[in-house]
Amino acid sequence: LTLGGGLRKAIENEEFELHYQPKVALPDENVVGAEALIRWNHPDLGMVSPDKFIPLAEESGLILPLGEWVIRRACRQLQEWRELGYPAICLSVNLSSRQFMQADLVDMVQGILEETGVDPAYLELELTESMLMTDAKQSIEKLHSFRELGLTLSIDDFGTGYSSLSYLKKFPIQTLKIDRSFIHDIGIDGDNDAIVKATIAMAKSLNLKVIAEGVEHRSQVNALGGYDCQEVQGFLYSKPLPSDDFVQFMQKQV
Ligand code: G
Ligand code: G
Ligand code: MN
Ligand code: NA
Repeated sequence: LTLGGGLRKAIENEEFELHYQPKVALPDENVVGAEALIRWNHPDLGMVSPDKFIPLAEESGLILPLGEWVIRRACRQLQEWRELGYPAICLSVNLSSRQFMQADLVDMVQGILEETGVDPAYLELELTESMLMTDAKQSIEKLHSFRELGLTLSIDDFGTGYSSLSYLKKFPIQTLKIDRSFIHDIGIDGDNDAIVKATIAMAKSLNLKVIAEGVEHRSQVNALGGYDCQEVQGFLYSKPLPSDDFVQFMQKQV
């Protein structure tokens, strides 16, 4: 059984779903957002992780229709929550590098926003440093187009790539998401603490919001709160949840 061969049919058969992992603000820990993460509900294999099929989708080019599905699904979900009267939260989606290079990406996103009626301020794109640095000049233009649409832009896995500080200033982004590898040993490894603390301070001075991902322990939250980190996300609060469970999670909070 090859996963790749089934991908095209899986898109047609709507075998994918989005799960939602809460993002909470410090120090109150109220839910202020969520990251949408794709899952493949495979008829024979059950839930397949994106680590297994996103690379295949990238190779085959199917990431383009799949990525479009993700954005449309996320926007419809935002509208659904709105119609149900839930407090507005920001929803982020991950882009892949091939998708980011797609020539008509901005038009496609604009079309979905118009079709779904979503307030663009509540849609965030998570981009990686390597994605942005491949063609930094073109990235800056693309990011400006997204900003004109009203979207929020975030650098994911921050600290693992090689974006220079000068570029960080040139990219019109709003959020830095500190990679979970730095969060893991926080409070244990002094060097890591120094890096996280410096990253948060730098983000502040650039007027960027900081979120830490991969938070699993209370001690990590305490350390991050002490460094003035604004938001956290991780298994300590919740794993990524199907939409019904996510709504329950939000309602438990209030
Ligand atoms: O949710 P999980 O930890 O299994 O995700 C594994 C990887 O797959 C992560 O790097 C995540 O960013 C990526 N991923 C999850 N959903 C999407 C998606 O919709 N599009 C892209 N391009 N990557 C995704
Ligand atoms: O690459 P990206 O940051 O988009 O990856 C998101 C992935 O991280 C999701 O697939 C999710 O399952 C995983 N994840 C979320 N919270 C935690 C956590 O607290 N610990 C670990 N190890 N992984 C997490
Ligand atoms: Mn992400
Ligand atoms: Na990440």
